[in-house]
Amino acid sequence: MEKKNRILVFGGTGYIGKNIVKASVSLGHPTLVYTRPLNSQTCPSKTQLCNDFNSMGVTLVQGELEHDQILKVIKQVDIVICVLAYPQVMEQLKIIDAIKVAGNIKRFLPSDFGVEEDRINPLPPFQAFLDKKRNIRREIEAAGIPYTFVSANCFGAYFVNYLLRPYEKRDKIAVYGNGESKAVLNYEEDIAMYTIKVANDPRTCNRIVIYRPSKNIISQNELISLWEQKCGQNFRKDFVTEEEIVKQSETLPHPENIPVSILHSVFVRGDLMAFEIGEEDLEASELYPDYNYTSIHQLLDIFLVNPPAPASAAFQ
Ligand code: NAP
Ligand code: EMF
Repeated sequence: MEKKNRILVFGGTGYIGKNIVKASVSLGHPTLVYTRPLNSQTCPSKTQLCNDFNSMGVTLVQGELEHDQILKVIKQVDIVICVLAYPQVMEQLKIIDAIKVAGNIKRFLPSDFGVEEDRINPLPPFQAFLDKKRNIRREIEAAGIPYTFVSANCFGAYFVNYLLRPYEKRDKIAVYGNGESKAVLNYEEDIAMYTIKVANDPRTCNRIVIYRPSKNIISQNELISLWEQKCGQNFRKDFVTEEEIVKQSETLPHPENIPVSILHSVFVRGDLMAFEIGEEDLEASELYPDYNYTSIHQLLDIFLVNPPAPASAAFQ
């Protein structure tokens, strides 16, 4: 039987990370998670998650993001996936250095997992956010490390929670811009499964992979109609004009100016769908046509039955 690649995940206890760790285990990979040392201050939910990981056979490695400590672990694996939080993006320089020194890593996936940052020009606060991620891409290329850059587009449950706020009792939904631009919302469990497949796939070496399955392309207006049909309630739409959003991106202090600039890029300008998937690019559902991903319809059904908990992202 072929030997499964050993996968190390940085940020594996996080929002998308825990899905990636579970996907890695479910596809039979020896899986390691590098995490900050657990102590009496560690929140109970993270302790519980680490216990769950242990029972799933995951190897937890506790340490700081420090060269010698990470080098030692990197030498024991084949693939490194980084899903550290945004404020830790530049810490990836240490991971890149260690991967260079170790010399054994077959593939590195840095903490991208959003818009295709090399192809869009958003408002300045989001531009500055993406500049850091772009710098990391350029460092990886310059170091000659085998990589895959993942553009996962919108985390589906995260954005359904953000846009529709299903856990609040209310009759209004905010719509950014005119609600017509198309976005892409992918369920987190599918993002995780695609990511493990992509990390092991020779076709994706040194390439960008975009997660843009056809059933997950949707506008805000379409999403709201679908939700109205499913839950049997009509909502009033509170349109937030482009002018207001741009103004907020100019006047809100950092880091609150970042999420409004993301909303502008994704939902007002429609940046996720504003470029064609070119000859050089790979699209996840085309790479893995047999994988039965969750459509937006099905994702909203999940929200009706067992709503995933809302989460908030860190920006600084
Ligand atoms: P997250 O849950 O906020 O954090 C991931 C992990 O980072 C944490 O579990 C923690 O690991 C580590 N971490 C947090 N603070 C740290 C600190 N001060 N020092 C060292 N490590 C720290 O991350 P996420 O929201 O999943 O984001 C992962 C990636 O996805 C980012 O690149 C983000 O920009 C992107 N993202 C995309 C979308 C989208 O819709 N496309 C949405 C959200 C995020 P340990 O506690 O185990 O050390
Ligand atoms: O919270 C977010 O947006 C709220 C409007 C940020 C965390 C989400 C995010 C999305 C991305 O692309 C869709 C971060 C980075 C991204 O590239």
